[in-house]
Amino acid sequence: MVLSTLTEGAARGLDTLGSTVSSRFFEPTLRLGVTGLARAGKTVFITSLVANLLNRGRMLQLEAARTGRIDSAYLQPQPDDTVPRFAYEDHLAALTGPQPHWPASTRVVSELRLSLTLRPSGLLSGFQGPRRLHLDIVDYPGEWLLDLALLDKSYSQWSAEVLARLPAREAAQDFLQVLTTVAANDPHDEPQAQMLAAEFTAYLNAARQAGFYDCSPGRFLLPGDLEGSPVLTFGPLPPADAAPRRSLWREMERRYEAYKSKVVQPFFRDHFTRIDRQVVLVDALSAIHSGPQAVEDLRLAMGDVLSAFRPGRNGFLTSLLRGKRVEKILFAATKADHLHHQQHGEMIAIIEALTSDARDRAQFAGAETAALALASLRATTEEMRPHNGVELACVRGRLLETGKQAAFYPGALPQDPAQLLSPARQGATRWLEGDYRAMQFAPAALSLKPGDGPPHIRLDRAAEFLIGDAL
Ligand SMILES: Nc1nc2c(ncn2[C@@H]2O[C@H](COP(=O)(O)OP(=O)(O)OP(=O)(O)O)[C@@H](O)[C@H]2O)c(=O)[nH]1
Ligand SMILES: [Mg+2]
Repeated sequence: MVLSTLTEGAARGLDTLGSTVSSRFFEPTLRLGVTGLARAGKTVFITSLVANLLNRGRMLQLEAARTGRIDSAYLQPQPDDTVPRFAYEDHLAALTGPQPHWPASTRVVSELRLSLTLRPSGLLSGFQGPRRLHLDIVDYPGEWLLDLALLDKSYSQWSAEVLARLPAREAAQDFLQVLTTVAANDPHDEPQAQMLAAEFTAYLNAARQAGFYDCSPGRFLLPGDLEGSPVLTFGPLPPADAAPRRSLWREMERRYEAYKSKVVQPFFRDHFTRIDRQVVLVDALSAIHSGPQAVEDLRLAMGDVLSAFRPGRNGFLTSLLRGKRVEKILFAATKADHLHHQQHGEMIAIIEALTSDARDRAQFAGAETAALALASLRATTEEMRPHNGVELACVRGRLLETGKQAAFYPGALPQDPAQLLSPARQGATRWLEGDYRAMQFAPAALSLKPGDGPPHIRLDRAAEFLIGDAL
């Protein structure tokens, strides 16, 4: 464990845990960041991970769980009073209740503290009492990492870059039209600023729908409680070097700077720089189902998202981190229960190829990385079905749309991921080789044995990589 984590845990232990009298030593804290682009599977991952750490019957690949070193696990009040708590109980009730359903989309950063009591191990085990480890799990949208690039850009630079992309984009035409009606040097007029911002936000949302990933400022898409505030009421304007005071241009510039200092910097300072371990969830199957452009977009987005893990590139982040770094990063393809396990190897190869640029960069920064395919909540069972004289490896589950049980063959993923990634890079508009189909399954009704968490695929392996060494 890295020293900064220990000292941080010690400081927090003294600050916030009144019970330190009984614990002779400080209690280390490990912060686990969970991120991914929208709908990647963050909420379901955290809910199932916590449920499976509380009830460890299905966590055999987590060594400390298998060998009984984890004595107990329990939820505790989190240390950060101003961060919303991750609504674990609500999400678990949705997933495992009598009418199981997927939890609602979440739009803000949230946090949960799980504390583990561990039996001592090793040479000194006879002399030590149990130790405690606090695992602080932080859920935050991957889109927020894309905002890091704004910190290095002035308002005119940012505006010029954004405006240069727009003419070629269908989704931007309305905003460009509105832009012709405003005079940047005229005095600032709030209704006009609001109209401009509304059109710009509409463009960003449409671009996101169309599969573009370069949709920052990220908080425009996920405003949360900042909705309608001045930090989100701006948009790009053409360069105006000598814009007078109180002009629209000056006010937009001021708000852009406020977005950087009041939204972007606090997120990196308060959340990002405190993360010790990180899991980046990727819904690669959905992208594959959507076609080559979506796959290429996802690859580029992953590269950008993960540039935040390469300190040194950004002066602000480097100075905040002061040498501290994320120690481990796991890239996980989610929803692997959509595929028969025969195809999981291909899925892992794809996620490795998809994030290879990004992983090289993270490795460059000294973090240990790994890739795997998992299902946080297994919603299907496997089944071989004959079809035209061959056995197809299918999965069976309850369809989300109709509620009916169905067996489903998603298509054969290629053994060589280049067969998907190369056409994607070269701008192909549809797959020539394979036919990949998407299907949404509802969570299955469960009757859990005492001591068992919800069913999953390789969640225990993910946990072993992320926290196993600290247990
Ligand atoms: N079959 C299956 N589907 C899953 C699994 N995990 C997530 N999903 C599907 O993916 C959707 C999104 O999962 P969430 O966990 O809500 O994703 P998120 O990243 O938190 O999404 P946002 O909060 O909207 O950013 C769910 O509604 C499910 O349809 C899984 O393990 N198996
Ligand atoms: Mg969520």
